[in-house]
Amino acid sequence: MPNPYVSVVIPTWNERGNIGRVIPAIRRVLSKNTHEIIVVDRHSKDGTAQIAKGLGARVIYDDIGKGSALLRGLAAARGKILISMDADLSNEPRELRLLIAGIETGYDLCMGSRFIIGGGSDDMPALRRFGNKVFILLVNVLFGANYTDLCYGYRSFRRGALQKLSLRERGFGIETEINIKAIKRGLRVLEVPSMEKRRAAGEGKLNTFRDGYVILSTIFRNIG
Ligand SMILES: Nc1nc2c(ncn2[C@@H]2O[C@H](COP(=O)(O)OP(=O)(O)O)[C@@H](O)[C@H]2O)c(=O)[nH]1
Ligand SMILES: [Mg+2]
Repeated sequence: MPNPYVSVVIPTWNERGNIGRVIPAIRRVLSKNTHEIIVVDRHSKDGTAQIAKGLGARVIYDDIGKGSALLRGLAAARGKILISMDADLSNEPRELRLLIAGIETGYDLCMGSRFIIGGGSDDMPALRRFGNKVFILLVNVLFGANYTDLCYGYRSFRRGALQKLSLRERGFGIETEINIKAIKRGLRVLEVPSMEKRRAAGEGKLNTFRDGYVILSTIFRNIG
């Protein structure tokens, strides 16, 4: 089979209530593109992997963290355009079109942003909103960037752009590492508006304090 045009990579950890809805929704939006859906599962105990396989997704496994899962999935992807997306229906499948258009227009990396006109979030408590703002400001000041969002994982990558980033974060620091290294290595980055919806079913895995610290450490580790 020829390589697909678009690869969608979805890290999952106990997403049985969502995975069976998100895969068909992605396929509807991508019906005119050759595509593959790669689910990177943390050996979920709730049958997530079986549901995903039943819907024709490629399933691979990773037991370390969200960043590690994403990197493993992106490395396995065969498409020309690679997309990272959550399983929990927070990311609107229709916006895949914007993420694809960004790469087709010539950008290396296209990032959904909840904080430009057209974007928003129904899934962000006040403390996280505040933390995210502080981290965005820090990254913009320290690395001479102009980002409006940071810790948001709905993004697309030109095949080949990833190798230039040499990513290593294994947990929730991965998005931040991508933002910083994209600037440091001179990639062409575009932000497009994204409306983050409330997680449909199940529980979020991000812990505000623990992962806030992970993100802060990621910022400082990448200085210099
Ligand atoms: N494979 C894998 N997936 C994870 C892990 N942690 C979170 N995820 C998945 O990553 C996506 C985003 O996680 P979520 O908990 O919704 O984070 P939040 O939206 O930032 O609160 C979801 O699809 C999760 O199932 C992990 O350690 N391993
Ligand atoms: Mg979520």
